[in-house]
Amino acid sequence: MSDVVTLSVTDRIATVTIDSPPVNAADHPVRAGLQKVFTDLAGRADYDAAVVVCAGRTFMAGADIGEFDTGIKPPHHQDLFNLVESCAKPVVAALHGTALGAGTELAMACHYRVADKGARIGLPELSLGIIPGAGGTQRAPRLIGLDAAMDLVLSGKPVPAAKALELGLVDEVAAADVNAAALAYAKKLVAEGKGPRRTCDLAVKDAAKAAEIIAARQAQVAKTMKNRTSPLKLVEAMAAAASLPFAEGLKLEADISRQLEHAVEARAMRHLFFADREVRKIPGITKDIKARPIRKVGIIGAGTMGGGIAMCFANIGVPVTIIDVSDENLQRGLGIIRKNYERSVSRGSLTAEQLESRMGLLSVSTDYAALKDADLAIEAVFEKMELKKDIFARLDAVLPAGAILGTNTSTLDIDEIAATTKRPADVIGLHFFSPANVMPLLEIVQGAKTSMDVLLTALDMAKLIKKTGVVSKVCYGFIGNRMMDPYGREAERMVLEGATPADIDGALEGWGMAMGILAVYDMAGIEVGDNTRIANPHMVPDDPSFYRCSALLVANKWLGQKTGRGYYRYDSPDRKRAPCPEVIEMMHAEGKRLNVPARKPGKDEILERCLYSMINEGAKLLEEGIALRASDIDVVYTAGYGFPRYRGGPMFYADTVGLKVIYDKIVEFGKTLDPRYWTPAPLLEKLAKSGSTFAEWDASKGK
Ligand code: T1G
Repeated sequence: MSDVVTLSVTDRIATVTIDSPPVNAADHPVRAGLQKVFTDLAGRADYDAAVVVCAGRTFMAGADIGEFDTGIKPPHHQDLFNLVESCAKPVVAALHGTALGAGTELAMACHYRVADKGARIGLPELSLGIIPGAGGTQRAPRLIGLDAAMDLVLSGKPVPAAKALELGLVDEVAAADVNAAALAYAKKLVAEGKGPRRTCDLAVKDAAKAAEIIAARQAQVAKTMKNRTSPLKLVEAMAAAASLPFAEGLKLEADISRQLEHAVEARAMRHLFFADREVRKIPGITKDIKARPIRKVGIIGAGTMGGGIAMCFANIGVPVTIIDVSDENLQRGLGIIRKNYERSVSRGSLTAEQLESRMGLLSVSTDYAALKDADLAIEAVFEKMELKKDIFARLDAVLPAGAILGTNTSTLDIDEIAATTKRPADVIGLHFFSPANVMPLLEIVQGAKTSMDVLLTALDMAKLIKKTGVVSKVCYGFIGNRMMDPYGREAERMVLEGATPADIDGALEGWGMAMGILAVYDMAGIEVGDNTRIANPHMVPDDPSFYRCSALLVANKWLGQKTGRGYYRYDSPDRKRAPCPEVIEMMHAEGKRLNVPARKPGKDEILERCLYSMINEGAKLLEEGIALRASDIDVVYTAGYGFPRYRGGPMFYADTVGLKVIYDKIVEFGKTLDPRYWTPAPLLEKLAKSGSTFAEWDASKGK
């Protein structure tokens, strides 16, 4: 028997223990072990009930995601869980941690379920571009009803134990130790003469309303999950629970699972599952390096960014002192933070007590001496180098030895800032994205002198504050904004050529971007990009059309949403964007004045010019060593720039298009557009000509 699954029988109760760190994933050894145990149990008479428990921090957290790419050997999940369900004696699952995917499906194939009060139970398969493939689409509707099951799988979000009890997903929530509770539950079943309650035998309680439920979910998916295949196939599989016999429903689920597992959507989302975790692996951070403690944080700047960053730490119980130049600024900043928390309370995602306890962690001062015991200080003021240097000199003077000095700068040179301190090894970039308390991406910018333990501390801190931390080296714009530069440049250029903002953003959003780039500029404020270009003249080419649309809008003080007009106008009651003929006319006239050759780019050209310019820049980031991996770039763009996860990120997407196709198109644009902007990055050329991919480049670097 495999040592990851063991069986013991005491007092006529069989305990099946799965112990396969780190998350008891249903990999082949676990499946083979479970098959062996339940085959044994079928022939034994020395037990009256069984309990399935998992050792370690969580009940089974799903299938082994890596196996989808290496091949899934029998026993397959469905067959195995059918074997569990067929057990002649009652089987009780003891759930703790996060029972997810196949873990929840195993639990539903057991006859009863007891959950730890802190357990969370879910079916997140859609986040991987697949559907529950171990009977979940057929058992969940039988356990909790079709509509509730659709919620569970379409949301992909795990439910807490109390909610699971309410739904009927579990039968009991343990007051104390869940394994002991499950044992007691099993003994009670035996005492009461209760046998197996097989989920496959249960009726779908809202089957009569199946047609309207299915129609509503199809409409929901069409609206909120466009361009994807798995959500609609999920609805189809779940619908079968209300119309087909169990075995036929299982067969449909298996057929659909096989179709989806190797499609681009699933490969893209599996790629990101691992890429999101790979970002934490940095060469040079060896096991002997220890992170520094972060017990108290100082934030310099009580503005929107500073307040958002302060909330990130208050949310995890870390006290924060906010510094600004006047009490008026500080009180305004605290007021914004309180308003943000009050919005969460009104949405029910925060209690009034939590609001007060978090506000209680915030203190304010105009005196830097208040930071004398801070372990970390993060500067979040205007993008003016002189101001930042002054602040770092003050921090250097008051912070205790070992403290970390962070800057939230989005474009300025961290090394130049670090050089103003006596402790450049303790200086690091922590580039949050606005609103900092919401956006998941954090670019961790490693200066030339940043020490490894400071880098490790920043990576650990990112996970603690629930951010996706991606390491970048120092360059203009780091990873995200560096790649956004050519992307936005092409979008603006096409407007000067004759396209409209709606053409550009419509093509990008139809392809899957959360928001078109021009609408993003309107949301962020058109002056933000303009100010950055003014502050970095060395990064602006000698090209009067370069970001000319933005300059015109700023000159007219049409800065986007906040002024009611930018690329679009926002004067409808719902503040939805609408075309602004005056702005379009102004931009087309400017294009003519600058003799920009008129073009009417179609959707394909818009996508190629926006995406391939971004990908080409990404290739440069890799060869310059700014980004460590192509997969890191994918994480930056999917976590922070609205790039659709089902396309895997810009570099994964490039691999699916084919680097030769992209290379050839860039060469063509070099002839038909501006060669200054359309020269293939050497790495892209090399990979394209060798028939290789960015994924293979990552692998070749052992990253
Ligand atoms: N398969 C393989 N490896 C996994 C894994 C999984 N399911 N879950 C985690 N890992 C690895 C992860 O890569 C990392 O490795 C380590 O475990 C710790 O993970 C048939 C088809 C459980 C909430 O989608 O959500 O079941 O980086 O850093 O932050 O119907 O892991 O250390 O080398 O994330 O504490 C459905 C995925 C699968 C759950 C823990 N299940 N996992 O979070 O640790 S499809 C999921 C998670 C399926 C069936 C279908 C999280 C976690 P390394 P971690 P964490």
